[in-house]
Amino acid sequence: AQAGAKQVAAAKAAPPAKATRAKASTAKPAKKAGSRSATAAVLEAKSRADRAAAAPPAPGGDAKALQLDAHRMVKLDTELTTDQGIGVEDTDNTLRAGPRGPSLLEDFHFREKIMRFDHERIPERVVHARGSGAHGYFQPYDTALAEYTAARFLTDPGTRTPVFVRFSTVQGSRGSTDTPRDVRGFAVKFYTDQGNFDLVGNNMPVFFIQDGIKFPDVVHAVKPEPHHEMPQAASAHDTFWDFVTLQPETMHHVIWLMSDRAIPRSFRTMQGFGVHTFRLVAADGTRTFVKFHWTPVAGVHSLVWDEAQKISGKDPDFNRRDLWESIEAGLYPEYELGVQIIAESDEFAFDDIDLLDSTKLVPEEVVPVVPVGRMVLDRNPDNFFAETEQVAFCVQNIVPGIDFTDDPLLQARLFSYLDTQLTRLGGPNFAQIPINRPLAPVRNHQQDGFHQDDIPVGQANYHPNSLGGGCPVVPGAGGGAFVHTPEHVDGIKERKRSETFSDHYRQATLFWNSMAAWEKEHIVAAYRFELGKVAHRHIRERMVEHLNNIDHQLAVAVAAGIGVPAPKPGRPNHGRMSPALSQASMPGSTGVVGRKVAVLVADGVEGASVESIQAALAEDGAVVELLGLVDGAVTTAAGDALPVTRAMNTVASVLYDAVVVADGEAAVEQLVNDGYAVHFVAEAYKHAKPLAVLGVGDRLVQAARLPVFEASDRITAPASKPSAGALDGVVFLAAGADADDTFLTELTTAIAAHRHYDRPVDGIAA
Ligand code: HDE
Repeated sequence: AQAGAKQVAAAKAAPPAKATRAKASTAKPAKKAGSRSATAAVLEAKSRADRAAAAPPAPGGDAKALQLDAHRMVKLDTELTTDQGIGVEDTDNTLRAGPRGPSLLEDFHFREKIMRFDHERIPERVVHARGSGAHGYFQPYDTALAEYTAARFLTDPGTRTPVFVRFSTVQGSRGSTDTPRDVRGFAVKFYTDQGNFDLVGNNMPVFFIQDGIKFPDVVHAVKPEPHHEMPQAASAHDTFWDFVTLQPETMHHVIWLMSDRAIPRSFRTMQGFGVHTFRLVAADGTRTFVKFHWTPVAGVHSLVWDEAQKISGKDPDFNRRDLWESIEAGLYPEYELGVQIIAESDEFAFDDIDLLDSTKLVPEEVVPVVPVGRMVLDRNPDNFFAETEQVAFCVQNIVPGIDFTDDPLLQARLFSYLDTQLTRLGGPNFAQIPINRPLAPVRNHQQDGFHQDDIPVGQANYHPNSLGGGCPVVPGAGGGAFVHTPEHVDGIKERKRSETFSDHYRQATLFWNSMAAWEKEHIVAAYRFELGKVAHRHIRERMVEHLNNIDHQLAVAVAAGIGVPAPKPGRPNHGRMSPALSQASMPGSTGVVGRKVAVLVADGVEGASVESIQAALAEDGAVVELLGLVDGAVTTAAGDALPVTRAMNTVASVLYDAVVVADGEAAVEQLVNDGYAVHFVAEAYKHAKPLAVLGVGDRLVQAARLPVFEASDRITAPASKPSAGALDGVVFLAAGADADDTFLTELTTAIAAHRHYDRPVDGIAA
C-alpha cells in the first residue's frame, strides 16, 4: 500500500551524506568560527561592497547574514544624535528655565527620547508569545527528493539555505517562564532562492482540534481565565479541562501534553513536526503527500515535572539561555529533516487515519521517516526585538514544489498568520522588515501603507502596463512561478465534519501503549496534577470517562489520585504500539555534548581528580562548572588555588544535567554541614540525574539519605564500582584514586543516558 514511501526508503537506505553527518556530530564540536568577531569586523567595514569582500564565509546562512549587514546599526566609535541626525549636547538634563525651574516644551531631544520610549512595545503574539530565535542553515543530503519535488532547497546538496528558527511556548505571555507544561512551537523560515518557505510547526505531531474555526475556543480555554487572568503559563485550570472534556477530538493531543514532551530539557533536544499533511509537487507535476519531521541529533530529552516547576523560579530563561549559550560555545544545535512520503493513490489506504485530520499521525512503522537533510543553528541574533520578536511566520509562505492540502486546520491557518501580522507589526509592509525579507528578489505593484521602506521607482504601478516596459513581467508556469496544484473540487456547501474524522481515542491509546514504564508513570502523574487543580468535580469525572476510552488502567490510576471513583472497564485497548513514539527510542548520537555538569567543591578538595574529570568532560563537549560554598576560589588539599565558577547558592541542581561530588576530607566535611549542598545532591538524585561520587564524597550522599546506600556493599566498597547501569546512574571513584578511563567511560555513559528513571526516589527529601 505504501509503494511511494517504500521506494524512497529503499533509495535512501544508506544515504552517504547522512553518514558524514553522524560522524561529524560525534566528533568534538568545532569552536564557533569566530562568528561574533567576524560580525564585528564586518560591521566596521564602510561600504556594503567592502563588507561583502571583507566578510569571511559566515558560518552558514551567508547570504542572509550579508543581507542583514545592510541593516545593522553599529554604535561603536559614534556620537549621540537625535533621530534626525542632530548632535546631542546633553542627554542627562532636560532643558529648564534655570537649574530649579520648569522644563521647557522646546526640548525636542527630551520629547523625542520619551516619545520613542513610550512606544517601544508592540502587541505580543496572541499565542506563542514567548520565544527564542537563532540563525542557521539547512542542507539536503542528496538529490533523492528531486523525484518528488521541484523545491531546489530540498534537492540540491550543494546549497545551504539560510534559516531563522523561533522556538516558543504557547500559553504564557512574553515575560512568562520557559518550562511550563505546554506545547512548544518550532517555526522555521527558509530563505530559499525561490522565495521564503515557512514551516511553522510544533514539537508534537498532532493538534488539539480538527477545524480551525475551533482555534479561538481552544486558545481562550487554555489562556489565563478572563475574570482574574490566572493562571499564567499553565493548562492546569478549569476552563482548559472543561473545554477539552467537551471536545473529545482533543484527547490525542492532550495525552501528548501530559507526557514529558511538554517539558523539553532544551530546544536542542526536542522534535519538530509540520503536523499537517502537505504536498510535494515534482517538476513534471506529479504529486505526493508529505509529513515533515525534525529530529534533534542530541536526542529527545525532557525535564521532570518537579524540576520544571522549580526551574520556573530559579531560571525562567532556562531554555532560552541554553540555546544562546550553546551557540556562543560553538555547540551548534542540529536537527535532521525527515519526510514521510505517501503516494496520492494511497490517500485512503489507512484504516483509521484521514490524512487531512491533524489530530492523527501516521505511525513511522507504517510509513517510514526518510532523512533528507540537516539543519544547523550556528548564530545568535544580534537583537532580540529586531529579529526574534519581529520575525513573522506565515503558513501561506510556500515555494514551488510544495503545496497545501485541504486539511481544514491548515486552511484556517492560511488566513490567520497574514492577518495577525497586520496588527502585530503595524501594517502590511512587514515583509520588508530585515528578518522577514526574502533573499529572492521582490518586485510587484503592491505599494504604500504604514512603514513602506522601499522607494518604488517609475510611473507604472499596475499590470498590464506599457509605460514601465510591461514590468515586472509575469513569469508564468514555465518561468518558475508558483502554480497551485490543479485539483478537482466537487462538493455540497455545508458545515459538516467528515465521518472519517470521528475517532478520537484510538491514536491516544496507541500513544499510551507505546510509552516506556517511566513515561507512563509521568503521564499518570501529570493528569493527576492537572486535574487536581480543577475545582469542578464534574470536569474531573468527565475526564476520567474519556481516559477510560483510551485505556482502563490509565483511567483507574488517574482516578485514584484525584478523588474520583474508579470507572468500570470501558472500551477494550486495541493493543497496538508504535515504538517510535517513545522518547526512549531517541537517545541521540552526541554523547555528553552540551550537558551541564556541576562539581561540588570546598576548601580541602582533592584537586587532581576534579581537574581530570573537568578536563575529560570538557574535551567531550560538556559544560563543567565548579560550585563552591562561596564564589572565588577554593584551596585544594595540596594547597593550590582552584577557581570556582560560581557560588552554589546562586544556582540549583535543577539547572544541571549531572552532579559530581568531589573528594577531600575537609571539603566533604563542609559540604555535609551545608544544607544547600545536601539538598543539591538529594534533588539531583530525585530528578534521576547521573551522580559521580569521588572518594569520601560518599558521605555527602549518605547525608542526603539516598537509597543508593541501602545496599551495604555500596557503602563499604564503592571502590569496587559496579557498572553505572547497576547503580542507576551513580558512579563511584575510590578515595585518592585516579579518574581513569574506566571511570570516565562509566561517567560519560551515565551522563549521555540523560536520566535514570528506574532508580527508587520515594521519600527523598528534596
Ligand atoms: Fe499557530 N498561530 N495557529 N499553530 N502557531 C500563531 O501567528 C493559528 C497551529 C504555531 O514563532 C499566530 O504570528 C490558528 C498549529 C507556531 O512566531 C496565529 C491555528 C501549529 C506559532 C496562529 C493554529 C501552530 C504560531 C500567533 C488553527 C503547529 C509561532 C502569532 C487553525 C503545526 C510562530 C503569529 C512564531 C503562531 C494561528 C494552529 C504553530 C494567531 C488559527 C496546528 C509555532 O496566527
